Amino acid sequence: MSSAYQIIESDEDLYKTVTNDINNLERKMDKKFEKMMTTLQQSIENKCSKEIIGPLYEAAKGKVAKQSSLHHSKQFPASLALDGNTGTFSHTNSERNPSWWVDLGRLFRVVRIEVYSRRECCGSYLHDMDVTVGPSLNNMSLCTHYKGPAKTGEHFVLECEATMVGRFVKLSIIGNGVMQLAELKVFAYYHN
Ligand SMILES: [Ca+2]
Repeated sequence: MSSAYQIIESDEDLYKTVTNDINNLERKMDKKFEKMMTTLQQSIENKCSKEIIGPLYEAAKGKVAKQSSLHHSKQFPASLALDGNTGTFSHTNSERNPSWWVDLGRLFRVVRIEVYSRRECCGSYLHDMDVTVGPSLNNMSLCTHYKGPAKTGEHFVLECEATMVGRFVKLSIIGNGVMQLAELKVFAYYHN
């Protein structure tokens, strides 16, 4: 900088030039600082706007389950698929599109469903199942489809193709059949 000032004759000119240079430098620094602050603020906002999803819950435990029909023996209600015991099972009649569903009691972001087929018999009853999730039973969307058939005593995992927001999870066999479930678990995040 000193060489540039050699041609300046008066102290006043020198003062003005130095003042201008300082002002220009300050403006540049202000712009850089402003840019840094904007970038930092955007970064913080991006991080804060991402949903805090918390831990993954087993959301079906203790919730209310229902099914399309109750086996004529009256011994196998839908709740037996949620009693924590793979030795007990729910059982519909043999019918068209038998189904079983659970009300999770509030909205969740459903990630996957785990199914336990009956231990001593009839695992192959579980086949061609639509797994749907939704905020109400008349507003359900497909989570995934299970071709099957299951094996007796099998534990299998049904993952939604994308995390789905819903309060109800429903399994429906497409066509004629029997819905029998030894146990079912729904793994999900809380949805705010
Ligand atoms: Ca059970």
